[in-house]
Amino acid sequence: MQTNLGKATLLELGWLEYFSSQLSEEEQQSLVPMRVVGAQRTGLSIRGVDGTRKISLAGRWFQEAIEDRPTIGDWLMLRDLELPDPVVVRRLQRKSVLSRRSPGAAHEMQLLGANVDVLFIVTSCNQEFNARRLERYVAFAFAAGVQPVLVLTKVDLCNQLSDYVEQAQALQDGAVGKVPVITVNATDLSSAEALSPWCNEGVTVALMGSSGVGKSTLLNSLLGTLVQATGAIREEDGKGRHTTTDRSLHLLPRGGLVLDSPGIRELQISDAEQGVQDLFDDITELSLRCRFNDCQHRQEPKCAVQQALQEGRLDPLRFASYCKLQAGD
Ligand SMILES: Nc1nc2c(ncn2[C@@H]2O[C@H](COP(=O)(O)OP(=O)(O)OP(=O)(O)O)[C@@H](O)[C@H]2O)c(=O)[nH]1
Ligand SMILES: [Mg+2]
Ligand SMILES: [Zn+2]
Repeated sequence: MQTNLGKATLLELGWLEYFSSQLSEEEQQSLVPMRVVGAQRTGLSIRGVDGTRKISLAGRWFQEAIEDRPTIGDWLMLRDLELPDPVVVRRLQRKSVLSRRSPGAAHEMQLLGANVDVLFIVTSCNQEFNARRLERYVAFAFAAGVQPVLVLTKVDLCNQLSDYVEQAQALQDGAVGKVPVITVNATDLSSAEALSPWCNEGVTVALMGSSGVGKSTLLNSLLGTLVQATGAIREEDGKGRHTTTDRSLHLLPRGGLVLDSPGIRELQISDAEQGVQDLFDDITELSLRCRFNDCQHRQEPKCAVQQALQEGRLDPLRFASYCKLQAGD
């Protein structure tokens, strides 16, 4: 589904010097850049300055590793646009990529989005909220070099808002700088305005989180039109029904692009390992001063982390979170 079939400039679609610098002069003359704005099993929707069209990918792309195939948010260089299936000559190198190991037995790579600048980690102020999971998402964003923003929805249905906000804010006590925490009623257009500081021309924001937290609802509010279908959550356990099934990238009328995705059931810890290092860089830094390189910071002698705990320089709760994340539970 596409919100706006009209024209847009390359800059509005997220084009950067970073992409044009990958092209030879000849390529700049002969090829046309288009961005992947929809990914379905049968093909891709791509958008360029003249609008959006669907293409199916030539077989050769399927010989490539999954992570090298075009995914939502990618920039492609095409020729023969007059043909029903124009040729995708190149996929440009990505500025960032969100990917994970799929939770199934195969554990194959799954791409969640390319060239994303900001990750809206969406969670609801109800039984869905889970601070450990949010921590993992924050680490995941840092690992991908994407700026995380915590978006707490359903504030209109919640009467202990401060509990949730405090827990979300506690995640940002690391030395990595602040992770903004925004509270919204996603169904309310003026409330969704709180997200506008991140929705600037050419900036790509991805919405991620469990099913039913209001990702598509937020997108609709930002667009000002009901483009994406949304679905009520189940009465019994508050879980969503996986209403959104495809990834889609939408250009906002005010500028900025938003990527809506199906709800994520679980995020594997391996996706977030480097991010954990960033999120807990105070602990990582301390551990450089442990006597043993592989110190687990439990009972080893000359452990700088244990010493910091004893001297009150490190919050025990923070250390407990770190241990939990390391253990991957
Ligand atoms: N009252 C209220 N309802 C909300 C809010 N956000 C979402 N909802 C409702 O929650 C339900 C689920 O919203 P969706 O936008 O479909 O959730 P989603 O995250 O896109 O879910 P999936 O597509 O399944 O991943 C819908 O009935 C929304 O109307 C909110 O802030 N306040
Ligand atoms: Mg949805
Ligand atoms: Zn140690």
